[in-house]
Amino acid sequence: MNARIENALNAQVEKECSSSQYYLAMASWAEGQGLNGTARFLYRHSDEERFHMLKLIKFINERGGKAIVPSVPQPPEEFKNLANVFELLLEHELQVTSSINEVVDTCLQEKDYTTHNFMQWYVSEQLEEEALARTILDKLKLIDGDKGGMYMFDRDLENFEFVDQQNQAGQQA
Ligand code: OFO
Repeated sequence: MNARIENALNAQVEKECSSSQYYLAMASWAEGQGLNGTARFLYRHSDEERFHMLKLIKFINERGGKAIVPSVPQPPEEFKNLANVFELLLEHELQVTSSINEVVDTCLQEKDYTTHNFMQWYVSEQLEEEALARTILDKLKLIDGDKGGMYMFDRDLENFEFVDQQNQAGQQA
């Protein structure tokens, strides 16, 4: 595997790992606040990010590279409020999107069209995640701290249906 591509993919493994840990910290905080629906949503989101990391690790190894399992900095323990959690989540997703774009750009420079094709899954995934984070933030702005609204918001997130990416990946394989 081309060394530049391998490095770029391993850097992305680290980003996905840090997303997973970050959302796990958010989930745990939300659970401590009694926001069980939000916690469920964030635990699930953290699992998805771990899956994104695993998908990259497997791809690197299958193509003859060496995947590196990273250590990542400890995420925050406290958050100001729920709006702050989702603002940070969106900010983080925007950073991940730009690093995915950099990987895609490296693929084009190195004429690695297989990895370029593989990365398209991440490009669409980022579009969806950013849109979801923005929708959630818009709802929180509308609610504006109202207790009844927060109750409904938390209940909505409890019922949020994630697409089963792991199963989907299994079916495609
Ligand atoms: Fe991995 O999709 Fe967000 O970060």
